[in-house]
Amino acid sequence: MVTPNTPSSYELPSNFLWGFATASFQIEGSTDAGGRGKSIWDDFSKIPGKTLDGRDGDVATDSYNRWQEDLDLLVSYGVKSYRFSLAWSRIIPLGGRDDPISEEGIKFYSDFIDALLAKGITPFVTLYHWDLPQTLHDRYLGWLNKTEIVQDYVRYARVCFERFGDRVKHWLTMNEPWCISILGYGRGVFAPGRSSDRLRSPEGDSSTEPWIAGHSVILSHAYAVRAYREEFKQKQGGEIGVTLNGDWAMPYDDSPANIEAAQHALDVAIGWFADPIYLGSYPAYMKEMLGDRLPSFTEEEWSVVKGSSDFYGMNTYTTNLCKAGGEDEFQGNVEYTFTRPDGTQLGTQAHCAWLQDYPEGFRDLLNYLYKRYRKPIYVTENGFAVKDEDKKPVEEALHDDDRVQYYRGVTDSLIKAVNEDGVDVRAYFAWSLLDNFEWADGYVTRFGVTYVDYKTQKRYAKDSGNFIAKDHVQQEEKDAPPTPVKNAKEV
Ligand code: GBH
Repeated sequence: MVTPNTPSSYELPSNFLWGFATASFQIEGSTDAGGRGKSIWDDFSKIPGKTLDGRDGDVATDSYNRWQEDLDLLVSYGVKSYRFSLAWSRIIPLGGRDDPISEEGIKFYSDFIDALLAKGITPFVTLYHWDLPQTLHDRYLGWLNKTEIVQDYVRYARVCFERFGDRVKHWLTMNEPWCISILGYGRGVFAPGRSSDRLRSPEGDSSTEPWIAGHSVILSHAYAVRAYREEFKQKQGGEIGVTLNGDWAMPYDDSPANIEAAQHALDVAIGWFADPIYLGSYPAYMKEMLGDRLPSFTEEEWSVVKGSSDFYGMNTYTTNLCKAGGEDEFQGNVEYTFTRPDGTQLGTQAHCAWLQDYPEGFRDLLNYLYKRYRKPIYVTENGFAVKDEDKKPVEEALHDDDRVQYYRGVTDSLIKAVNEDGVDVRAYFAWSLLDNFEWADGYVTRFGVTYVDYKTQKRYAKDSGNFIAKDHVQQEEKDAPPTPVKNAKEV
C-alpha cells in the first residue's frame, strides 16, 4: 500500500525518489559571503514596491549558514533526494566566460553535496533558478543577448560539471524558462523587471523581449546539454534535462472555442519550450500568435535543441479553466478562471490568487505530457501555500490541513497515473522544504512543509513535512520484502 486512498496493489518503481525542493536565492541569504557576486535579484528585491512586504533576499532562511540544519530536516522527513540550485554568482562572481572562479563558492556547494551523499540523499541540481549574475545584465542585458549569454552560461555549466559531476548525477539546466522570460521581461514582476508598462519599468518592450529571452534560454540549455553529453556524460554517467512550469488547462465548458483555448494555453505555457526541445518544432499556435516576433532557430541550432533533454522536469501547481478571447499573449490570449460555469470553485483557494487545489488536473497533465513528449517524468516542484498562514501563530500554522490535503490529492493522482495510465514518473519533489523568500511575494506567502520563524530563523516541522514520509516513504519500506538485519543486536 502506498497511500490510504489507492488500492493496496498499487506500487511505484522501487527506485522512485521522494524529495523536497528549494532554490539558492530563496533560501541562502549571505549575499556578500564567500566572494559571491551580486545577482539580478539582490537589488531588484530592494526596489520599493517589488516585493509585497518590502523585504529582500539578504537573509532569506539563512541557509548559507544553516545548511546542516536543513539537511537534518531532510533526514527527519525520511526522504532520499533533494533538489536545490546553485547560485551562478557564488561560483563565478562576475558570471562571464573569462571571469575568475570562486573557490570559496565551489567549496560551499561541494561540501554540501558531500554531506547529502553521506546521508544517502541523492542531489538533483538546478544550474539556473533565476539569480543571474548582475554583471551579465549590466554588460549586455543578460538573456536579451543571445550570443553572449549562451557562451557565458555554457562555461558556467561546464565548471559545475567539472567540479561537481563526479557526485551529481541529475542535472537541471533551467528552472521554468516561461517565468524567466515572461515575468522578467514581459510582465516585469520578476528581476530584471523589464516591461512596456512605464509605471513598472523605465525600459523594456513586452511585445518582443520575452520571446527573445526565451530563445536565449532554450539555446543556452541546449548547448550546455551538448557540452555535458560530449565531454562529461561518458565518464560521469549522469543525466541532464530542463524543468518547465505548466499548469493543467481545462476548457471552461465544452464549446469548441474553449476547447481550443485550453490547447492554446498549453502551447504557450509549455509547448513554447517543450515542443522545440522534445519534438524539434514550435507549436503552430506560437507562430500564428507571434508571427516574426518569435525568433527562429538555424538548422544547426535546431539540431542542438531537438532531443536536448533526457527527461521531462515538471513543475506544476494548479489547473486553470480556460476561456477563449483573452488578450494576454503570455497565456496564449486565453482567459483563466477557477470559477466553474455553475458558479462553484475548482478547489481550495491558496494564499496566492493563482493557485487552487485540483488533484485531478495533476493526473491529466501527467498523461498529456507523457503522451506528447514520451519521456520519463520527474515532478521537480509541486506545492501549496495555505491561506493566511503568515498571520497564524506558529502552533496553529503547523497544522497545515489544506497543504496535507493537497499533497494527499496529488500523490494519489500520481500513483494512479503510474498504475492505471502507465505514465512513467520517477520522482516527486514537494515545493518546498521550508518557508522561504517567495520572490515578488516576499515572505508573506509560505510554501514550506517546515515553518520558519523569520525573527529567530528557527525551523518547526509542519504536519505536511511528515506526511510524505509517513504515507509514502515508510509505507513503501514496510511493503518492501524484508531486508537482512544488519545489526545483530536487533535479531
Ligand atoms: C515556482 O514557479 C518557482 O519555481 C518557485 O521558485 C516558487 O517559489 C514556486 O513556484 C511557488 O510560487 O500571476 O503573472 O505572477 C511556479 C510557476 C508561474 C506560478 C507564474 C505563479 C504566477 C503568474 N509560477 N505564476 S503571475
